[in-house]
Amino acid sequence: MADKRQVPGIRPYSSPAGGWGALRATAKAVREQMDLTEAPLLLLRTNKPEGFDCPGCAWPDKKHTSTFQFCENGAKAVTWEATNKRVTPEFFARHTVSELSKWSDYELENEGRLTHPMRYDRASDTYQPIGWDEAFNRIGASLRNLPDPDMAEFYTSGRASNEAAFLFQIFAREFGTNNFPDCSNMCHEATSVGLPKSIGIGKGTVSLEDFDHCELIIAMGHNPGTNHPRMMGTLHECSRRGVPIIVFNPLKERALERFADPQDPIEMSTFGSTPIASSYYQVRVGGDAAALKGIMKALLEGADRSDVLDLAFIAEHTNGFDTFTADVQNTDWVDIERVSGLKREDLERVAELYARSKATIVTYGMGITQHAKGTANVQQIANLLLLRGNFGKPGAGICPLRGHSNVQGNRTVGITEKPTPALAAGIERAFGFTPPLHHGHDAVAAMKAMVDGRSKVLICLGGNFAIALPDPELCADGMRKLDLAVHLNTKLNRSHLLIGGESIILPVLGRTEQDIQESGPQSVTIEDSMSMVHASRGKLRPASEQLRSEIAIVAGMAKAALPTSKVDWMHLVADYDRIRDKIEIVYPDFDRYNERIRVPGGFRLPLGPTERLWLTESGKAEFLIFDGLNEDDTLASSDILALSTIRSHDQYNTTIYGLDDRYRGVFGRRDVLFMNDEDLSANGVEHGDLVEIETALSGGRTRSMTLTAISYDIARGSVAAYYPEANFLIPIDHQDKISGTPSYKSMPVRVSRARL
Ligand SMILES: Nc1nc2c(c(=O)[nH]1)N[C@H]1C(S)=C(S)[C@@H](COP(=O)(O)OP(=O)(O)OC[C@H]3O[C@@H](n4cnc5c(=O)[nH]c(N)nc54)[C@H](O)[C@@H]3O)O[C@H]1N2
Ligand SMILES: Nc1nc2c(c(=O)[nH]1)N[C@H]1C(S)=C(S)[C@@H](COP(=O)(O)OP(=O)(O)OC[C@H]3O[C@@H](n4cnc5c(=O)[nH]c(N)nc54)[C@H](O)[C@@H]3O)O[C@H]1N2
Ligand SMILES: [Mo]
Repeated sequence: MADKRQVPGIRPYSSPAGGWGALRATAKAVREQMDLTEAPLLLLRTNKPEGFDCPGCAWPDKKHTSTFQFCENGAKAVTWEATNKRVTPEFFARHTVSELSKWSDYELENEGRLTHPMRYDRASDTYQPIGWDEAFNRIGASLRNLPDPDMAEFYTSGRASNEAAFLFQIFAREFGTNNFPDCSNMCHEATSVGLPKSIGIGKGTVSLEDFDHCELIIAMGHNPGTNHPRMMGTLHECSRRGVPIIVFNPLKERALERFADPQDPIEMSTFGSTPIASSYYQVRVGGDAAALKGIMKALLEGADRSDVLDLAFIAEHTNGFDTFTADVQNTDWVDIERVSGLKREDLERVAELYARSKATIVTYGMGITQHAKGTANVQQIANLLLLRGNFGKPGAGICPLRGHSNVQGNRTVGITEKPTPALAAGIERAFGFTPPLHHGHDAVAAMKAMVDGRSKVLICLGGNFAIALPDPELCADGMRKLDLAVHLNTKLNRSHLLIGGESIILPVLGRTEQDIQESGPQSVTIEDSMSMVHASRGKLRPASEQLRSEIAIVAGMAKAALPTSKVDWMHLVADYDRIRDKIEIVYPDFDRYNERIRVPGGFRLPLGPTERLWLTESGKAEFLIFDGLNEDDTLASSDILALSTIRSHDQYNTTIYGLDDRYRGVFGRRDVLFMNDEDLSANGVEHGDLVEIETALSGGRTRSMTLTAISYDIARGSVAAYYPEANFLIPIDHQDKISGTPSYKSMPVRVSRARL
């Protein structure tokens, strides 16, 4: 550490991740949100065949039949939803929207579950109760009054079930638009757009069983100890089996260094732990493509190609090998080292281990996708795997770590602004209407249309759209220009407080709660990161008698908006099996859907690459070239640092559970900038100083914010701050032009001591 100065709330954390600290944190989460007699039973029902699917992450469970794997952040997600706290009409009567706007995100959500449909009343500046039918009628009327259906935006956050997301897109398409801004546009769009071009499908190709057979794992740009905690069990097992785990991450993340499995009685009783990363490379923020090119260059420079490359696979299954190798060979080591921040010897060492492994899995997260060249990053990972035929054999493949627990399923069942002719034909078959084919808006395009006044109605199936996007000032402006915003949510959040003409909050049942319709209790279905589709059934009594399921609310709005609809909405709501029958008509991959989800564990959707079938234009997997190395030339300038925005251990996206980030040694605060010691001194700053962080893009207005700089083990030239606060620094069009993903993880900035 640069000096010994004491900085409030900053204390190095020396224990492994997991272990007793995790058990203590779980007990605290339960104590603060729930009735202690209910919690243990509830947690036991998580991810059980007859129980509900954990809303925490999209990592699968072994056959989904195992007992609940203990997971601190899963428990936080569950208890946060199953909390005893309530946001009632009385609460809204006591607090004006102007007053609530001054509360923090943590304070807003910590008030608890929404209990009644509410509508904003301008005269009193408060939300007031409204009946469900009146709410639907108002929404229907607003939609019908629009001169053009493309003036409405239909946002989805990836917690929605397959059934809810499917009906939502049918509603929007029958209404006449393909405007589907989606949380995936801010998350794994680079995967959804990049992988189909390279391997013919925009999803991961590994199954959980593959981790039992792999010989090497390369983990890039994700932080599983916090964001995919159940993955830690898998990594722990692999490490114990002697599988090398090579990590590329600018920050030292404790869970990637060592982990104590709370389910392991010996590790727990002896305070032991297991190392996770066998080597840990602190790549510079935005330097992954350079690192990957370095590894591939080393591989191609190897003495005998037939030893290190799978030439038979390349010849039979791929296209573009020669142009690709020429590009890699033409890339200089000097540039690779400068941009990646890593040494040639290190990358050659990775190439050596890779060449030795008969089955390799590359896992990756937001550290790869949320960049101006996110799509190209993803495609470089696919190239690396193609070189040794690491698709379609046990223990090998690509493993994007999905975000929300059903974000992948939402895309599968039609949440896309670019519908294919096959989707349109499917909808025609199932419902007898022709949906529009012209492309609609993704998340950034939707917000821009709102700001320009081209879109006037926004309906949000979950999420916190205006806070998740970059540039909160611009987003607030966009929200305030709307005629109507509708929010289907479980909890109060800041998007509800950004009001234009009319604003309606519709409280929904959460995944833990019983959903009873005309035909009895209902299950919904979810697709995990590994394309397994399974049922989820809530058991808790709903947080309020007024709550309705997302499915029933979507149907209620649709019925009111589309008086001559071809869809019998209420018939579908009465029994969700009927919705699944319709999904099966639109998507033949869901063959015998209702039958197969009744088998514990569910079923796996087909994945071409696992059988070496490539649904690309050429019918082969494609080697795709990354043009250049760095996404942003400004990052090459010496006084400029690359800012990455990251999640703390106590948050779920814009939901802030608490103010600690235990594994990174930050307690009770979030206003920090993680900096390397050498960057601190190069910028004339000391550990604990207030600093001004200023955007360093050419053109556009300057944005700046003040944080406390803290010394951290992070790659030189890279700094990190928490999301969503740091969204203030990111212009909305600083994005990957191919996938539209905002470049949340590489923002050029200058840092200087704040003038007090
Ligand atoms: N508890 C909890 N679980 C979650 C979520 C949550 O907020 N809380 N969010 C859910 C969602 S929607 C998502 S998308 C996932 C997110 O899961 P992650 O992808 O793990 O999310 P991030 O915290 O954004 O961080 C990514 C990691 O990338 C590293 N990183 C930053 N920049 C770079 C870079 O340029 N290169 C490399 N190689 N690494 C980099 C950071 O140091 C950090 O360790 O988790 C899901 N699960
Ligand atoms: N700077 C920066 N910005 C980012 C990111 C980043 O890494 N850095 N990550 C991006 C990513 S990966 C994502 S996915 C987006 C997240 O964007 P969103 O998905 O829009 O945001 P969340 O914070 O997950 O949404 C929280 C709200 O969801 C509601 N909710 C919770 N459960 C349910 C439910 O079961 N049903 C319904 N209807 N509502 C529910 C609650 O009311 C809560 O207030 O943010 C993106 N923004
Ligand atoms: Mo995400």
